[in-house]
Amino acid sequence: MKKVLTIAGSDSTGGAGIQADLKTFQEFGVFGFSSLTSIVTMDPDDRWSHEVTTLSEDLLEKQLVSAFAGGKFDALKTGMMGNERNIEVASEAIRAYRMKKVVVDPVIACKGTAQIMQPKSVEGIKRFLLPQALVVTPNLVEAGILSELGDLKTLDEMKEAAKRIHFLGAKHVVIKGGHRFSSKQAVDLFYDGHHFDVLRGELIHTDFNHGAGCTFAAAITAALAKDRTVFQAVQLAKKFVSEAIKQGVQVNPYVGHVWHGAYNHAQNRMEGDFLRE
Ligand code: PXL
Repeated sequence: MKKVLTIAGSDSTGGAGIQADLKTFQEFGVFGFSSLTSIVTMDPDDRWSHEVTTLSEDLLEKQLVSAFAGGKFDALKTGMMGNERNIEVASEAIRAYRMKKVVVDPVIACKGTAQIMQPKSVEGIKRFLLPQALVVTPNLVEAGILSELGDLKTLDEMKEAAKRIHFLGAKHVVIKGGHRFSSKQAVDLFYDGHHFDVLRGELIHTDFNHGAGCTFAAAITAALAKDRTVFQAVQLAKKFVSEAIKQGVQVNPYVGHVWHGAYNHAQNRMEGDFLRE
């Protein structure tokens, strides 16, 4: 059994964060571990505004000690980190256990919220996590911030951003252009330091896609744990998340989530057993 770890925040509504990661790991048939950095809560009485409560670095460290008690993981991902101290603690564990298959989802801004992390966390991601990343998966906004290029409006600007992020140490860069880049296709850019691949996918018109970014990075992590190449892992993750977006579900009046089980029709699991009862 392959073992994978997510170091990320909690989304109480079950769409993004550690919940998305663990659900996705299960779908890929890998054994998921988690270490929480922060807890995100949303206020239904205040336009679903997000609040991030960051956990102490001591608590993160203790969780990492627990998680790593059985030795290293086949792959690991980082998501929302909360602050720079948590980033350093995570980075230290990655170094100490010589983790190579590391996927960094540089969660800087969440959809529907203002900038959720401090600029200091951006520096932490650049300094500590990007040099350890086998793959980094920024969206367009995050790629603009990490590359210091600001608004990315053309494919050439995306390519320049990917080069700069690669220069910061990430071995493979996947910039998720998604719907923000083209109104006709979902356009992502893959860069391995030598070649660019433009990954074009069907554009899915939906508002129920909360958790798509976390699910995508978790899927890459699980596929890497199962010894797929980085490019294979990215391609499979794209198929997996696009099914999850297509079958998105509205969970309350404010938000709709990707359905992490869509690719495997997980909603039908156990049905046969119920009939046999
Ligand atoms: O989608 C970014 C994200 C990541 N992690 C957690 C979140 C969110 C967005 O809400 O809550 C825990």
